Amino acid sequence: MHTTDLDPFVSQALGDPKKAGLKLVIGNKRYSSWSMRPWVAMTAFNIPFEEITIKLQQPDTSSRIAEYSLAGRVPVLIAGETTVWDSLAICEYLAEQFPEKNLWPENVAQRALARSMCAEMHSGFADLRSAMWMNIGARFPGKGRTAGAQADIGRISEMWEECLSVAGAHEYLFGDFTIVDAYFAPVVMRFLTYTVSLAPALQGYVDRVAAHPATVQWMRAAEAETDRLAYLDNYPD
Ligand SMILES: N[C@@H](CCC(=O)N[C@@H](CS)C(=O)NCC(=O)O)C(=O)O
Repeated sequence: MHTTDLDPFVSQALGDPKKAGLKLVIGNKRYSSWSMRPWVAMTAFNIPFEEITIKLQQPDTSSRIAEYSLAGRVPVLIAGETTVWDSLAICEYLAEQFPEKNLWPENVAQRALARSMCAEMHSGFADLRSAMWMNIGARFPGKGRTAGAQADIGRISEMWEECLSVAGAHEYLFGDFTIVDAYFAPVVMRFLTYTVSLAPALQGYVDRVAAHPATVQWMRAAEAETDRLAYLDNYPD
């Protein structure tokens, strides 16, 4: 049977979380939807880490990110000698390194579905992402409803509905909070910013994700940020 090797750096950390020394490099909390995903996952699962923030769209943004990853994007996870870039790779690495925390659903079929949903989020929904960008704290009610964004909202609603309608009334998409909920947290932020009206079951899910302590912590920090990117702060008519 194949077993996954634990990164020696992280296995040492498992014995003493204070030695963990994991570093997560992120962008502005207000705007960086990709950064939000692993940050919320790590916070929700009590995985200790140091946060390094690089402000986006600044003259030194690229050079600062390049200190950590040549991919030129945040988030980046630094675990000793190991660098993991890209939000999905980071979440997978964490799930492997902290198996006892069940970052993915325990059931194999549910895990496959959860992974598929994250992959679809990761590679898709371009219309939603461009017409309804994340801006926590801003309110753009009714804006951004292009045909493509509407279709994306429809597809996301369909996936959420399928998960939440499973017998036993799920609090989160697969019962307990998992990576997939962290993955959709930025969508939840968008639904609040753009006041997307949803069926009661889906609105309930939005409210629960927005009220999760890890999400609340990110939202409060995002709202406290004073740096603004003008092109993301005003929605043109
Ligand atoms: N697919 C990547 C996307 C990462 C991404 O696009 N990050 C943006 C911020 S949300 C970024 O680093 N932009 C660099 C820049 O603005 O210079 C992931 O999942 O991590």
